[in-house]
Amino acid sequence: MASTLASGLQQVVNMDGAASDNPKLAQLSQHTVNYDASQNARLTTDFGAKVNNTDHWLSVSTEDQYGPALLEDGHGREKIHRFDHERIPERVVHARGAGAFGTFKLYQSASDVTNAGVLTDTSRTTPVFLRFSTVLGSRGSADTVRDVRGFAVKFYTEEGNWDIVGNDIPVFFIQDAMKFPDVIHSGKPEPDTEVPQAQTAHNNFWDFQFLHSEATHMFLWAMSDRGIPRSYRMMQGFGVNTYTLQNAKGERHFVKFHFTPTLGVHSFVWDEALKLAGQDPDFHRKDLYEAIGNGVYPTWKFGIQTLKESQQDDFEFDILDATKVWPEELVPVRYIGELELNRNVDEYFTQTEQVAFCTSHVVPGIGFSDDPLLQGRNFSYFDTQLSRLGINWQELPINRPVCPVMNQNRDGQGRHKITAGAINYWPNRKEAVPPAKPSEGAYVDYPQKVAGIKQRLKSKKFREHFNQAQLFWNSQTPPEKMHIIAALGFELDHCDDPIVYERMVERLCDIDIELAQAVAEKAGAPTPQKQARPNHGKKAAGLSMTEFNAPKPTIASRRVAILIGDGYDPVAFNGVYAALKAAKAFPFVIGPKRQTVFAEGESKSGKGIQPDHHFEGMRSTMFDSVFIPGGSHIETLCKQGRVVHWVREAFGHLKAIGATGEAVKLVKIACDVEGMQFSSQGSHEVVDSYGVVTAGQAKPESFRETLNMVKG
Ligand code: HDE
Repeated sequence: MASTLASGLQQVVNMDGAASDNPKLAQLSQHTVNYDASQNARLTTDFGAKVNNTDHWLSVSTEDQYGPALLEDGHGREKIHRFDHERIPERVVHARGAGAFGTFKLYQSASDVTNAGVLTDTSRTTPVFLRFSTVLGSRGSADTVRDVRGFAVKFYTEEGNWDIVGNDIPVFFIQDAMKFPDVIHSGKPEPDTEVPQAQTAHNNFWDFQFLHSEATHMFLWAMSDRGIPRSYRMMQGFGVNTYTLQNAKGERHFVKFHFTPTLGVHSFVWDEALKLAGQDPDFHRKDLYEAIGNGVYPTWKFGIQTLKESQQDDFEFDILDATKVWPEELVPVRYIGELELNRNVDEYFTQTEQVAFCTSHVVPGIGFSDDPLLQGRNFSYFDTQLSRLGINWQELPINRPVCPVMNQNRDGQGRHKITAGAINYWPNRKEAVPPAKPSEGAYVDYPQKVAGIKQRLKSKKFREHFNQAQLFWNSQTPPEKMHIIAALGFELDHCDDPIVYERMVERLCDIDIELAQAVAEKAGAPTPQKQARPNHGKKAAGLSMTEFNAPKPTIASRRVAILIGDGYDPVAFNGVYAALKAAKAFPFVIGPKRQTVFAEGESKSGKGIQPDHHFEGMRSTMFDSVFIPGGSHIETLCKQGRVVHWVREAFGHLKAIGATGEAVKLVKIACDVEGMQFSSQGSHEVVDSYGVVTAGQAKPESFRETLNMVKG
């Protein structure tokens, strides 16, 4: 049976129809070529001459003897030269990523706070490109490592490109951009050995975390389940920094940007993430391509938290400090739009790799605050694009705005555009390309009054580092707290310098004594006896992941494995398979081999089913849930260690498991937990225990009913 998708990569679907009503896609299509055999295209050199042999270097040879290769072979040289220079420097952080195109629609105008067209005109559809990433790993590292995730959105607005270069965690490790090289160096592989890859579990990282107490709030987030998201599609996105908005009256507001996934916020369990890093290092990439390729488009609600200028000093924290959230009780999130991803990239390098974000890219109506992290970022992103892509990086197709770009910037390496005419300066006698007036939509800087003393100093409120770390800890549910303890236990277990793990346990006493004691045990540090500072006991909304469950849970785009062997019950199989497809889930048939498997009663000359994968090839980690139909195949499956492990592992990773008829036996063997109940009732009266749903006595009629219902 052909599955929804054998591998995410095969399903990169290009919906060119979509290009016509999306100005960015229409623009890109002018630069896109597709070497299709049907076009009768022939191989050429880069200067256009047709090539007749691309496999043998030009040499002085005979049929009997191969002789010297000739430097004269221009095509050979060109092919190798081009290959030698294929790589560009990878991003110094966020090197590993995946991207997709989409659209942003505003459903409520924010004209009270901004005059930005993208945030006030509800009739617009703004094209976007979103690049997700991990932070620390190199370009070839695994997707599922514990890390912060990047969430960088480029809005191709009618007034120019607007970039929100955000993360899946709303706060950051440092308050001042000056410290960015330090925090990143400490997290990257250690310089002497280049170990470990894409991990914070090492001495240097935790050494820095202790010595740098403003990181305390953020490291708790990174050690929570937010650090191991199930999917890019199931993460929040945050602008993190404090930006500003300016309205038509010229008033300024402070703002934080939020993206909340409609699929809910979900994570792996740690063991699953660890295994997936080896079993399928591209898991998140494929997951994104698979969902979009199959038309189940991920969406996010877009929200803003805003404050008037006069409210700047109303809080116990500084609203410009990126290590602090604005608690939602104090500053509610107002959801005003929706972002949808609906098209996969055509080519990774020219789109996902060459896309270049800059926090300094803002459009009229949107501006910066004095947030010291943001000010530094505004310098850094442009600078890094110069070393990655060269000075003309904004001309690369993926980076071009959809509105006109007109100025007197010229030349430089890799210039694409040809600008005709004699004028390349302003002012000029022809008055070519004059600056725009505000009434023509010019960006007008906010006339902010500033006074102060020039010095290297942060104001007082920036010096408080633990209140919100406690707030975050207190707001977690008991399982979330358990996971944070386990994560810190794992990380510090990988630190072998006692000063590092012992001091980190001391640091945890600034948050909560129970947390510190539990981690001390795992880290091998002396058990602390007292809290370093009292836990204020406060909680806040929006910090526990559990608050972000999808309003309507859905199975759409979830990967469901159906386990079968020779002798499976075809009625149950077909009923469940069809129901899953109808609900837009992605069912995959997993068998002992990828050769034909026969149903109970089916003759070996029958059609059978070719499973999508076999038990060794695709492990339980790659699926969200498992269904096992009854049938005589169960006798054989129960005897196979790999199959029993498959089901047991899925159970251990808290996946929903369903079984009918004889398959209940396999589930009993695999998930042998005291107190678990297995139903022997009919399929409509199932008992659900530990996420396992069994219907031992399920009758074929009930599946036929399901099948008929699905067929409509
Ligand atoms: Fe970045 N960051 N960053 N960062 N960052 C980069 O820019 C930097 C920070 C974020 O998918 C670099 O194009 C400084 C916070 C994302 O292409 C670089 C500071 C947040 C991406 C850079 C920060 C981010 C980057 C490397 C401290 C969350 C990937 C390649 C002040 C709000 C964008 C590049 C993509 C990438 C600098 C802190 C998010 C070097 C100096 C806070 C999502 O310019």
